[in-house]
Amino acid sequence: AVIGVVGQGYVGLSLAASAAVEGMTVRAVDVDTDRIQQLAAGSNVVPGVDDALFANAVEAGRLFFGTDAAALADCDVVVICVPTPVVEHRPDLRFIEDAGRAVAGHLRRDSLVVLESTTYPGTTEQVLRPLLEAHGLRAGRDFLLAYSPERIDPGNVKYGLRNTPRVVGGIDEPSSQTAGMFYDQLVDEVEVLSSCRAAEMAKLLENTFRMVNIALVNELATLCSEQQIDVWEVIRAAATKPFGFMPFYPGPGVGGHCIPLDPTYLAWQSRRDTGRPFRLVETAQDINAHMPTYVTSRVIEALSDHGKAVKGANILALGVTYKPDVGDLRESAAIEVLARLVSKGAKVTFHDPFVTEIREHGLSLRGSSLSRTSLAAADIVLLLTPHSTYDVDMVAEHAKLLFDARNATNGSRRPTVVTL
Ligand code: SAJ
Repeated sequence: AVIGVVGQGYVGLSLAASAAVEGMTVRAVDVDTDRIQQLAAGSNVVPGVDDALFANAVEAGRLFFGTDAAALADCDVVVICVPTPVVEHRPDLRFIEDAGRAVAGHLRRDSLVVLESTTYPGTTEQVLRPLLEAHGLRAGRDFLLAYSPERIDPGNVKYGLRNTPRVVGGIDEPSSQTAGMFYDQLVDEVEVLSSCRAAEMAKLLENTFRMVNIALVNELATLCSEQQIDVWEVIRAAATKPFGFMPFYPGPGVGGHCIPLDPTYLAWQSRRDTGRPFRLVETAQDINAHMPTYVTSRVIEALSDHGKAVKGANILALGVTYKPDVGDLRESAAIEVLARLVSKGAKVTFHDPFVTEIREHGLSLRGSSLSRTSLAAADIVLLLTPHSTYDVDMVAEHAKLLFDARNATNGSRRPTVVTL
């Protein structure tokens, strides 16, 4: 089979590389020339895909990287894996629309098109389908059309494409079944649903579930703190319940490119299509969005308890990416905390193994060294994103005062350690 993959971000590349390593012929296209040149040179950047097998597939011409959608003309299956950002609190489907138009120009009769990008229910049928039919071919009659949400978790070494169950839904039974058979070649467990909408909505449920439960423990953290209850102890205790509970942990907020965004697609579509707000999403997003302000207030309080004003205070922040061990600043709540502290007159420096400078939210900060000297020089050290490379005990020992936003010190009894 010849597979086309449109979009070579971490989702599309993982799919293209895996399909090629499985022996399929793959045409991977993207509008980003630099990225395509890098990939065509065989420099594999796909975690979980064997470098040698990747290079062999490229060598053998079974894994082709290009920028021209004409390469899709001989594909039996075309999978669209393009970004679906949120712009001004609303879905931005321009990348899906561009991809739909590009694919339509080279769509083969009897081929299958699958959309993987996270989006609101109805996108595959109402937005993508008309674009694919622009040249006269009709979905269902002349080609098959389905939706299958990606579940790639960046940096997760335990779960990859093959061992992460896959959900699929088509515009009709032949589309659903054919898409199911396609993924069966790449994924151990495939769940075929009755429609594209069900598959689109399943993805939104998965990540909305996560966002809402993080908001729950974030709000609980603010309540516990006012009652001198250790929220970390409370969560650990609740997690001893072996059924019907799953722990989430409070923090400076919810970042990344999935969890803050996917629920926005749900809330937006609810308002647009039913006129009713999706109240739980909107409330939970407000709670999470408030956390940088709350963390800032707790840091100011900790300084004050130690006789220091925030104005002019030397603050060293450790870890600024959106989650530990991932070098990604997108929607990082830690950055928002730093912006708030700078606006209150603090002198902020930061260290992060993945980040050398911060130029957003009005900040212009260069990374500083992490040493006993830099720790001791700070009036307060903020451990915002606890990368696994941090020696948290050493930090706690040498910091005059440590605000531990993620309980990385795991309940340290030191009087100089304050947790969220
Ligand atoms: N976060 C908390 N408390 C938690 C969990 C996360 O504050 O208990 C924060 C993180 O610090 C981060 C944000 O939420 O800022 C998102 O964290 P995440 O662990 O959900 O990481 P992501 O954004 O990489 O989410 C991805 C998602 N994968 C896909 O959409 C395919 C998500 O569905 C996965 O569940 C998640 O990885 C994962 O489990 O690692």
